Amino acid sequence: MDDRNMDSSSSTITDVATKHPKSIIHIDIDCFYAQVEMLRKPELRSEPLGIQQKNIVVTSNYEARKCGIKKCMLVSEALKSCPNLKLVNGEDLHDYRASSNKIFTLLQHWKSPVEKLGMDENFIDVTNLIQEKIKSTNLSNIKFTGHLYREPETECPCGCHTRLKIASQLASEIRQKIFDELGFTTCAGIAHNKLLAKLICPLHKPNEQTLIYPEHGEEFMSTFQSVRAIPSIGSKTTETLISQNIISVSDLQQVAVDVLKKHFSSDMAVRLKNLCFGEDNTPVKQTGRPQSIGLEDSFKTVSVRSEVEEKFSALLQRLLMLVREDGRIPVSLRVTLRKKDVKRLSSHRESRQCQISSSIFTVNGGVITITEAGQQKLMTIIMRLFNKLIDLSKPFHLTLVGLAFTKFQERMTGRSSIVNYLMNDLSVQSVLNIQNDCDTSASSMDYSAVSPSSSTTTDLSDGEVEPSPKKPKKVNWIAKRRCLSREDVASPSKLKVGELRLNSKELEKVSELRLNSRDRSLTPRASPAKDNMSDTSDNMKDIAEGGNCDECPSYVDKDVFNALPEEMQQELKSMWKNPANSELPRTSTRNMNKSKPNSILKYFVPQK
Ligand code: TTP
Ligand code: MG
Repeated sequence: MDDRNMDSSSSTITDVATKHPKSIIHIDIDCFYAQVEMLRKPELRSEPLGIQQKNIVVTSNYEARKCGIKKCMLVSEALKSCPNLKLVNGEDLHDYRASSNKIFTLLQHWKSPVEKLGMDENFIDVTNLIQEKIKSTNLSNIKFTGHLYREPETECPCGCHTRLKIASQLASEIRQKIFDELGFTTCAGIAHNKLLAKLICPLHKPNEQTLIYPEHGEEFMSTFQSVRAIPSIGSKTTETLISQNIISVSDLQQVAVDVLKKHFSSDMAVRLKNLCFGEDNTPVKQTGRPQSIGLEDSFKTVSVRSEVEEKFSALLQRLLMLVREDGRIPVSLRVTLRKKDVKRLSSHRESRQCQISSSIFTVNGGVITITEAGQQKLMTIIMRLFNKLIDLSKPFHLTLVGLAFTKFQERMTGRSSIVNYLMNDLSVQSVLNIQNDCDTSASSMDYSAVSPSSSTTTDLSDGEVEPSPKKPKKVNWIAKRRCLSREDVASPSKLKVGELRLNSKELEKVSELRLNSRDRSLTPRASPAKDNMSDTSDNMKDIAEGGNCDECPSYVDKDVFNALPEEMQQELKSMWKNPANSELPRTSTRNMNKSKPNSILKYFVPQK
């Protein structure tokens, strides 16, 4: 063993506070939809296969690519260049999403942050894992696995080469496990940041992997003919850059940051400069549950209200299936339209959203269900939002309609919170920013995949991702709530719940409390029946579902009430009949302690 080498590496490798401290792996599944279909029907493997959505071939297997099939080709063109192309309809994303979730779940095995990007891409930050591996690895003769973008002239003094070589071995291990357990071949990019890991990944494909060292980032970036190749540069930014004659990444490298500052914010100008040199310090953020679940349908043009209604109705059916799979009750709905400006030959998106009553949905045996009437109610809400977006007295031309549930009910857990059982809606997840065609910001890495211009796609902004570990579906709903761990729920302050005074009037208010996603304070709704819609976060209280049990106030969930012990049901009923019985002096804990051992009041004692 070379002592000199050993000394130099050990003094730097273990020090992560270096110039290039991170090791990131980007994994992309080869011809993803096609592989799902080929795994389902192995006989398709030997044939050129295209996946069709509407009149477009969104992807194809590598057999078909050999015949010149490209992504997003028109079916007619594809058949011209490959007459024996086998086409499979890929408009139902269910199986693709299921496979995507399996891959994401498998990647958790390495206990490192995994960020899901669209359906078939994931980043894994293996920095810490490598630090661990280094302790038990002989570093003197460490080799990379797969392809190397360029041989280094010298070793980077920070020790990143060794770390990245280990990362490449790890990438190979990860890819092998995906193949062994799920049957998918993949490509990987290995680099010290997300930007380079993603961009280097497709250099060798399919079923290959490529490593790039930091010092080659600048030169590698200069090979991109369009600035649009940089993941966080959207169409609007590209347009602005092109207007300044900055077309290639190399052009961007050469332009002075001060010039960029004339057209972009200072932060953005600096970020653009960093990106074009292959510099990116955005972290790999562990993907959680999707913040929104949405579907979109695009088409040439629709100009009649009844057609729009049909489109929404079809989307809603499919969206409800996704909600069922997800297992959370939606409490906010967003409608998106893409309007074509016939005069300007351009189009733009507009969205409106509103709250919906969680009582539209019911939970039976842990499974979310919705009645015909509930669906009708949703359609009414959707068309009301549509009417707000479109002036029906004038002609309109739409090229896309979208629906998304953007907030979900999360329930408090724990035996000590009887309020759980009574409130329909204690806390909600934050609203996701509406995805827009016009991306003007490069301040955060947007690695979203592009969707074809004419197909049904899921909302990508996490929404489509659905990486959430699925809850068991056939468990009793209440039991399920109790089983949820603390981390599973975004619970509001228990103290706040505890502070609630238990009398029927107050409880009536509690039922209308909604945890605002921004300030997370419990604030009463102004007017339950008010239709108060706005562009971004509107309140639209749907018709309250009434009378779950004879004596229950309307806000009480029938299933929940019925599942309570008889004793508690009686206590609640008597309390609703005579609120005075249940007055709880706020200041006197002595009085609380004096309450009957089984008194429901104990559930409202402030938590310490
Ligand atoms: P990609 O990763 O871009 O493509 P791919 O996995 O099919 O092929 P590659 O081997 O080059 O990685 O996209 C992932 C899936 O997303 C793809 O299988 C089909 C779908 N998709 C669309 O629905 N619309 C699109 O416009 C594109 C590009 C992909
Ligand atoms: Mg892919």
